[in-house]
Amino acid sequence: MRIVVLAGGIGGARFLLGVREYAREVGAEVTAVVNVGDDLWLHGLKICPDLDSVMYTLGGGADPERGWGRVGESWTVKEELAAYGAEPTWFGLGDKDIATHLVRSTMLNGGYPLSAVTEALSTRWQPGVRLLPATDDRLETHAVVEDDQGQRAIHFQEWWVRYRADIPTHRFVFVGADTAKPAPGVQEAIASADLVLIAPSNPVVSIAPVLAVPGMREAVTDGPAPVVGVSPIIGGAPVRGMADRCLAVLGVECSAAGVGRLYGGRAAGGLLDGWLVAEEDAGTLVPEVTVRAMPLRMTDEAATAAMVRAAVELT
Ligand code: GDP
Ligand code: FO1
Ligand code: CA
Repeated sequence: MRIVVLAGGIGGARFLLGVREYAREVGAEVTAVVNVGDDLWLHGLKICPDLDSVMYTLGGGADPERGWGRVGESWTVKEELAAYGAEPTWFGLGDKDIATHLVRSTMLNGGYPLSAVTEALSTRWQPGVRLLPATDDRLETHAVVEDDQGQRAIHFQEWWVRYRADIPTHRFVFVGADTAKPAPGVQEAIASADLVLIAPSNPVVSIAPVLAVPGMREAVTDGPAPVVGVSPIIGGAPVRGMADRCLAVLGVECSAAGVGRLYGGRAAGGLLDGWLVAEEDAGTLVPEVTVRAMPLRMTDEAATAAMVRAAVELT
């Protein structure tokens, strides 16, 4: 069995722990296609928050409280940069994490594509699933915001980390998406998949930028595999993070039904064949989609593997 998972950072990473566990039980192969819209260059370093959250989590090196960066981190470089007055001060890089960015940036500057760099970094972390960036090309999420300087586009990280998503926002733009190509192996993985899972990741700023790569949405909707999504919204609220603010920008209700309808039924021109919602959201209806309610809190790998088993049974 071959499983492809579309994923963002923390929600994607925790979900993939369960997918890997399920895959070990049944002998399946897993490919994760990960969002790169959050990525940025800073201090000459390429930072890929979602790829790193997934890689560190599956490799046992993630900080479980923060959900991003390394466990047991120190912040000497951050303090030294602050002493120079180096901007931005609102985004901090940990010392251990910087080693990842140094290796990645050196390889990228040497001409290796991000997919090859990710494979090289994964040699150390042994995530147990194949990690692919959605694209090797530049694709950055920007938010078009309104403040006393008027309307302007800011990088997703400035919107999320500096403003905590709490600034009047018109829309999101996936800069570079029009000319980006799926990374090598992505379309092939989807075309030969037995199941495509949409992780309980942020639909607006984690999953949408993956699907914004030309050819990606078609690869999923026209591919042979059933597509099952898992709701990141439980009882009308995100489990963590600011998906409510992201959905509000799109005018979409923050609910399992709202996100399910945003993805849409595959038979109605959308993405989904199946939609897993939490027990609290039993009774959720999405046109043309098989909906099942079950516990969706990823408290441990066994509970998360049970979600994956339910997704398989839904198809
Ligand atoms: P990010 O890129 O680090 O923001 O992470 P993702 O986009 O991959 O995932 C963020 C989403 O994960 C949030 O909208 C959360 O609601 C969702 N999430 C986190 N923990 C859980 C959980 O235990 N169950 C479910 N269903 N969703 C979760
Ligand atoms: N999130 C923060 O809230 N503050 C930070 O200073 C910060 C630094 C950072 C460095 C590397 C990395 O991979 C992630 C980092 N994050 C930080 C998390 C991250 O930017 C966001 O949570 C995600 O992009 C949203 O998915
Ligand atoms: Ca993200």
